Amino acid sequence: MSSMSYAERATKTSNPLVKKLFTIMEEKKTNLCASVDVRTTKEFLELIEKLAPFICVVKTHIDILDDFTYDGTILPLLELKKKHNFLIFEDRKFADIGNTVKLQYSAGVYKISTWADITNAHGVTGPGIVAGLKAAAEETTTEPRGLLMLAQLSSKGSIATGEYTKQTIDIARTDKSFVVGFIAQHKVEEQEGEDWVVMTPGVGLDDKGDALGQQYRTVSEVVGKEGCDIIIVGRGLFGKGRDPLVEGKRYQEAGWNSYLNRIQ
Ligand code: BMP
Repeated sequence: MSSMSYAERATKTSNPLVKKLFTIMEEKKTNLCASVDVRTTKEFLELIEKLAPFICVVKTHIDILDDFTYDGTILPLLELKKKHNFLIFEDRKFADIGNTVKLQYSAGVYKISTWADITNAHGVTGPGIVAGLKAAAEETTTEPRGLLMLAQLSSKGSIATGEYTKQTIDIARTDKSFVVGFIAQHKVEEQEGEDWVVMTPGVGLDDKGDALGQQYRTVSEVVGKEGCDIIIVGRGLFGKGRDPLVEGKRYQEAGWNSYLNRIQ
């Protein structure tokens, strides 16, 4: 589906969450997901407010915040979502048995299933993880929820390759209504009737990586050459004294132009 437009894919999909996502992307002309990995709620909300016009998805690591409270963090986040039209993806990387992830997703202080449109999981524990997360979503919200399986990682030496990646894709296929796609480094080979959303981290226009194993590729490599749908960018937008307003626009334009070139 990598040569089809997001608009076309929005009309073809029967999944309400995927439809919403592709519609936002087309309306706002963006395939940029901002990864807002900061430590205070103030920084978090201010950064999202600045980046909001340029993005289709906000990706959170909610457990990084030092001062998280549901009312102080999540309620204003949901207000921003309403005002600026984006989806929320909590990058929780679940990796436990079904019964445990069911609780981790819906309970505790974070209650992720009540506010995050999308979350993700590793395949390492087997398909019970998909069933557990889906059960939690069904019990806690009537809003559409979607799961991305971590098929590949951007970090140096990752062992999520080859047969592991293949088997993770097989796990995704156990529930095509709840699993909407993958975190991966390139487009996943699709079977008849499939249209997976591929979201790709490890994207940077100025750096090659960091000191802790992160590896960056350019936007045109990821969207143009590898056929990924959404670029996930964190420090490229706000790290090292960067201006999120300038970088947000820059990555949005780079992502959108690479997409337009791809579908031509
Ligand atoms: P940055 O662009 O600042 O390197 O941030 C990348 C973000 O994407 C981080 O939040 C990280 O947890 C996440 N991520 C990643 O870098 N590589 C992966 O393979 C999967 C991820 O979720």
